[in-house]
Amino acid sequence: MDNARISRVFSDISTLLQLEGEPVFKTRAYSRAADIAANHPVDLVSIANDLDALKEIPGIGNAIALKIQELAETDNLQFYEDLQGRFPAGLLTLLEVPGIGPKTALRASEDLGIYSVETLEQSIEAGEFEKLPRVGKKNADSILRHIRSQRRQSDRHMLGMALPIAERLCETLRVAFPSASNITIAGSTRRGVETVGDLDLLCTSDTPAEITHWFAAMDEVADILGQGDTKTSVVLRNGLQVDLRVASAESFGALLLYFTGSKQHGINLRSRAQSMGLSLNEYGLTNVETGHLESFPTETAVYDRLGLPYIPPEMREDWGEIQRAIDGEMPTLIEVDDIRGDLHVHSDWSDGRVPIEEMLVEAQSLGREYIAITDHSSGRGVANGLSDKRLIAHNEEIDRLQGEFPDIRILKGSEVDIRADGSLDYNEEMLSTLDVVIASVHSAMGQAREVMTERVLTAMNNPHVTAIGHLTTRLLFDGIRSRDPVDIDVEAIFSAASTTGTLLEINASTKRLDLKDTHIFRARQLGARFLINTDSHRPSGLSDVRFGVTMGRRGLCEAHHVVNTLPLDQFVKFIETPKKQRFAFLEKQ
Ligand code: DGT
Ligand code: CA
Ligand code: CA
Ligand code: ZN
Repeated sequence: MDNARISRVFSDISTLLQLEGEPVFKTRAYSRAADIAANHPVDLVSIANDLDALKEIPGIGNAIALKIQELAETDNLQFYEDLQGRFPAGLLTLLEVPGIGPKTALRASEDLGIYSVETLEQSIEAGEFEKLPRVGKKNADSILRHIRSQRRQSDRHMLGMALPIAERLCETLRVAFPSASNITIAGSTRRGVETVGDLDLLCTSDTPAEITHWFAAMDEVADILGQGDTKTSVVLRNGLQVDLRVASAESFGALLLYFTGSKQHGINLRSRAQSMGLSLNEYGLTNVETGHLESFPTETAVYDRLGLPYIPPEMREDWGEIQRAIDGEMPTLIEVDDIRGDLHVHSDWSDGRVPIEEMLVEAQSLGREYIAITDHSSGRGVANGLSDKRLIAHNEEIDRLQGEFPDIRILKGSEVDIRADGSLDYNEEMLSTLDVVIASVHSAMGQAREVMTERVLTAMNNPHVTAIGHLTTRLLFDGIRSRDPVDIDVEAIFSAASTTGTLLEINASTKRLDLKDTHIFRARQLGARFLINTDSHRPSGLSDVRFGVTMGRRGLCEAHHVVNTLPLDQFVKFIETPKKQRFAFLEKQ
C-alpha cells in the first residue's frame, strides 16, 4: 500500500459516492484526500499508527485519517469494499479508461454488460457503445484509439486476446484461398507464451504473391510495414502486428520449425545439426560438405533427421527440452480433451453474469462431467459474496438443479477469501457443507513476503481447503491496466502442497494465467498437483480452459498431474479422501 494506491482508493470512493447521489461536500472530501495522498512527500503508511500526525496534514480530517489507518493496517478498507459491492463488477475498470465518466461507465456496465477493456472494445466495434447518451461515434472512436495506442506502447499482448485473432485470420485465409494449405499459426502464439509480441502466420501455396498482396490489402490492416511476394508484415487496426510468410509445401517442416521458435530452441537445434555435419535453416538441412539441401514437409521429419522425437511447441523454450528428448524422457503433455471438470465457476449469486443453470448448460455442451459452483464468500462485498444464510440457500439450489441436470455432477463449492490473517470467511461448520473449497487472496495484496506466505500456508493447513486459487493474483496488461503478483515465497507454497494435500489452481482466465508456466514447472518438480479451472463469470469463459492447459503443457504437466482429468467417480473419491491422504490416493491412480 503506497500513497498512489491510497489515492486511488479515495478517488474511487469519491466517484462511487457521486454515483450514489451523495452531496458534493461529502464526495469532495474524498477527492481532496486523493489529491493529498498522491502528492504527499511522506509515505502515509509509515506514519499511519499516529492518528494525530495524519490529522495534522491539511485537508485530512478524522474520518479520512481513520480510513488511512485501516488501509495501512489491513491493506483493505471495508467501507470501500462495501461501496464497490453496490455497483456492477467491472465498473471501476471502465472508470480508468480516459474519456469515460462515471455516468457512462454505469450505463455501459448496467445496460450493455461491459465489464472489461476487451468487452468495451467489442462493444465499440459493434457500434453499441456510441449509442449511450452523450457518447456518440466520435468519442467512442477516440476511446478505442486510446486503448489501442496504449496497447501498442506496451508491445506485448495477452495470449487470450492474440490467439483468437490469429485463429480468425487463418480462417479468413482458408476461405479466401481454398487452394492454399498448411495455414498455420507460428511464433510465440503457437508456443503458448502468456503474452505475444506479434503474430506469425505461415502457409504454403504455388502462388504466394497473390496471398501476401491480398493479405496486406485487407480492410482491418492499418499499416503495411513490409511487403514482398513471399512475405508481408502489417499492423492491424487493433494494434497487433502480423507477419505472414508463404512458402512451398516441400519445405514447410523447416519453415514452421524456424518460425515457431523459440529463437534459442532454434539455435540449440542448429548446433546439434552442426555436430552432424549439417546446417539448419528455414529451408531445410544442408550437408556442409556436399552442399546438398534436404527439405522436409513436416517438423517431425526434421526432428527425426536430427535423431530426436517430436518436441511440442510449448516445450521449445530452452528449458532443457533437447536433453530431455535425447534422454528419451519426453512427457506426454496434458491435452484439452483430458479435462473432465471445472472446479472454479461463478454465477449471479455472486459476481457472475448469469444464473447457475446457464453455466451448467454450457459446461454440459463442452462435455464436462462435473462442475463446482464456487461463488464468492461473505467478505467479498465487492463481489456480492454469500453470507452463511445465502450459502445454505446456494447449496439447496444446487441440490435442486442436480435433479434437473442428471448428466453433469454439480458440486457444492465456494471461492472462499483467505483473510489477511490466513483465516477463512466461513467457519468449520459452513465449510463442511461444501464439496470443493477454492481458497483465494483478494485483499491485503501488499503484505510483506513472510506475512503473505504464512497467510497462504495457514489456509493450506485448513482441512477443508481443496485448492489455492490464483496464487499470485497478478493480472496481465489488457490495454488499460495490470496488477503485479503478490510477494510470496513460492518454493514454500509449492513444497507445502504435497505435505498438506492442497491442490494448486492453474487459473485459465485469460487475464490471470496464474499459476504461470515457470511456477507450474517448478511446483510440479516439488510434487504439487493441480486443478486447471476457468474462474468463469459467464458461459463463454468456460472455453478458456484451453489457456490453462497450454500453461500446464509449458510447465510439462501430464494428465496425471492435473486432478480434474480424473473421471467423475475417481474425482469424487479424491475429495472424499481425508486431505492428508489425497496425494497418496493420487499416487495409486
Ligand atoms: P514474440 O513475437 O516477441 O512474442 O516472440 P516470437 O517467438 O514470436 O518471435 P518473432 O515474432 O520475433 O519471431 C518468430 C520466430 O522466428 C522466433 O520464435 C524464432 C524465429 N526467429 C526470428 N528471428 C530469429 C533470429 O534472429 N534467429 C533465429 N534463430 N530465429 C529467429
Ligand atoms: Ca511473434
Ligand atoms: Ca514476428
Ligand atoms: Zn478469485
